[in-house]
Amino acid sequence: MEINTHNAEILLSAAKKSHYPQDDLPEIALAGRSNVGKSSFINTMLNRKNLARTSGKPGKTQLLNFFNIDDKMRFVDVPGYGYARVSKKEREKWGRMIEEYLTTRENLRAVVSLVDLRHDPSADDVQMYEFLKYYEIPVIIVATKADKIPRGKWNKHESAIKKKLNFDPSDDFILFSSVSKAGMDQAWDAILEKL
Ligand SMILES: Nc1nc2c(ncn2[C@@H]2O[C@H](COP(=O)(O)OP(=O)(O)O)[C@@H](O)[C@H]2O)c(=O)[nH]1
Ligand SMILES: [Mg+2]
Repeated sequence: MEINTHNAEILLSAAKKSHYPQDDLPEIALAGRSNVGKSSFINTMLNRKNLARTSGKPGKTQLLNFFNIDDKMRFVDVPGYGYARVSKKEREKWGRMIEEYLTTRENLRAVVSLVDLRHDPSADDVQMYEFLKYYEIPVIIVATKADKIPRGKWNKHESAIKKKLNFDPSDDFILFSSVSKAGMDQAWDAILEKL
């Protein structure tokens, strides 16, 4: 598929199914802990400085944000998990919203699950991966902030993450940096393959 990735815009934000876009364009959802680099990933992939707001205030975006890419596909930015300062009630609401989207959305082709290359995956990261595997949703693991780790140590960090996730080698694993753009082409290849 030929996609002009520069032709991208925020389409709408939704909390529930009736507000999702009503067509059959393929969607790639982005999931990860607050601050892992989700918005930066979207901006980098779309060659934009600030399409998806990167904010110092984690947990701010509480809706599913749908980005139209060249009228051919969408990115769906899922609000980040693991933000301590939200109430139990808000967390439950968040959980239901994500679960509804991930388990019922026919447009969904794959989830890009972002983890921080510098750290072992959190319990939430592991749970998200297990959830996606359980529902047989194709996963692309993107390990962010690779620029903060010397290249000579990338392998070691990658192995630690794979071990903690109980990573399925048939899934994609991509080392990524929004600063150097390392992994961008690989990420696009993996995404386009899923459409
Ligand atoms: N060095 C570095 N910093 C990054 C990278 N990706 C994101 N960040 C920084 O991490 C913080 C959170 O990024 P953001 O994209 O807003 O995370 P989100 O909460 O997952 O959407 C911001 O200060 C970003 O500038 C990266 O690849 N390398
Ligand atoms: Mg964000």
